[in-house]
Parts: sequence; structure tokens; C-alpha cells
Amino acid sequence: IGFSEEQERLVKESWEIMKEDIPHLSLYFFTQVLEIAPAAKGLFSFLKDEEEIPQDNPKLKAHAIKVFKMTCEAAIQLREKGEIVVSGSTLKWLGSVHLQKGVIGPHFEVVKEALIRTVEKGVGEKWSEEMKGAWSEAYDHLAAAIKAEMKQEI
Ligand code: HEM
Ligand code: ISQ
Repeated sequence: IGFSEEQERLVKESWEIMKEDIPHLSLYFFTQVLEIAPAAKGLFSFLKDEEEIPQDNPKLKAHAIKVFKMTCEAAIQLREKGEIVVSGSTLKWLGSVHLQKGVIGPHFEVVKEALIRTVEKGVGEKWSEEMKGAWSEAYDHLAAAIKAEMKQEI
């Protein structure tokens, strides 16, 4: 069973809603990551020397947007092709960035949970179990592709 059109629609629909509130939701995303795993703070160059999460940091915003956009792209590809086909060079780059920053397997579960919580917050009353399932599946495929790249580099 692959990724359905309905699942792709749910991911796209929620991202369209969330886009309207990027400053707020990107902060929320990081807050959730650090709430689940406080030690992850040291991994991010723009957080490690901060007492609190900076409220208006362009890098922080841009990073959060990238994660959401890439998960969205992953959903589209899963539906169209049944697999993740981020270009080889992008995956290699993502693999080496994360390896170099000291990201390890269990971190991916942390970011997944934070991402799901952020979508839930972002879409409000449109939230559903189906929407959760669609984002989870898209994220899992993307995370697996990045982790596979990280393993190859060791
Ligand atoms: C950097 C995406 C999972 C921590 C990045 C960048 C992207 C990205 C695109 C590069 C940003 C840039 O330099 O322009 C993703 C995606 C993920 C994922 C799509 C999952 C599907 C994780 C996980 C962690 C993590 C699980 C661990 C907490 C980091 C860190 C950086 C980074 C520390 C470097 C930030 C800095 O500039 O200091 N990620 N990431 N990422 N990611 Fe991820
Ligand atoms: C992982 N990689 C890059 C940026 C991120 C932002 C928030 C949470 C996780 C992330």
C-alpha cells in the first residue's frame, strides 16, 4: 500500500494553512524539539550560545521552513513514484550536514514528534488522525533516506 492521493492532499492542505503563520510556528517547532530533547540545543549553531530560543532569528525560521517543505515534497513524491527521489546530491548534502553536526538516529524521532505537534497546532480544527498519519509516513521515508546517506558516510 503506497501513499494515497488523499494523504498527499492532506499534507499539501495543511502546509498551505501553516505557511500563513511561519514566524510563530517555526518557533513552536524548535520549542517542541528542545522540550522533548533539551540537549539538542547544542547541535544548532544559532541556539547553542543563547539563553532562550531567539524570537526573531532568520536562520531559525529558514531551517524550520526547509524541514516542512522537504517533508511536503516527500509526500508528493511518495504519491507519484512510491519512493523518495530527492536528487542524489541533495541527499548526500543532507547526510553529511547532519553527520557532521552530530545528529544521531534517535534524534529523528524527536524531530518527528515535534513536527507532528507543530502541524497539529498550525491547522487547528482541521487536525485529524488521517493528517497525522500522512505527515508521519512522509517524514519517515525522508528520514530513512537521510539516515541511509549518513550510514554510507561513516
Ligand atoms: C541542518 C533538514 C532532521 C539537526 C539541516 C538543513 C536542512 C535540514 C535542509 C540545512 C540547513 C542549511 O544549512 O541551509 C532536515 C530534514 C530532517 C532533518 C528534512 C528530517 C527529515 C534533523 C534531525 C536533527 C537535525 C533529526 C537533530 C536534532 C540539524 C542541525 C543542522 C541541520 C543541527 C545544522 C544547523 C546549523 O546550521 O547549525 N537540516 N533535518 N536535523 N539539521 Fe536537520
Ligand atoms: C532539523 N533540521 C533542520 C532544522 C530543524 C528545525 C527544527 C527542528 C528540526 C530541524
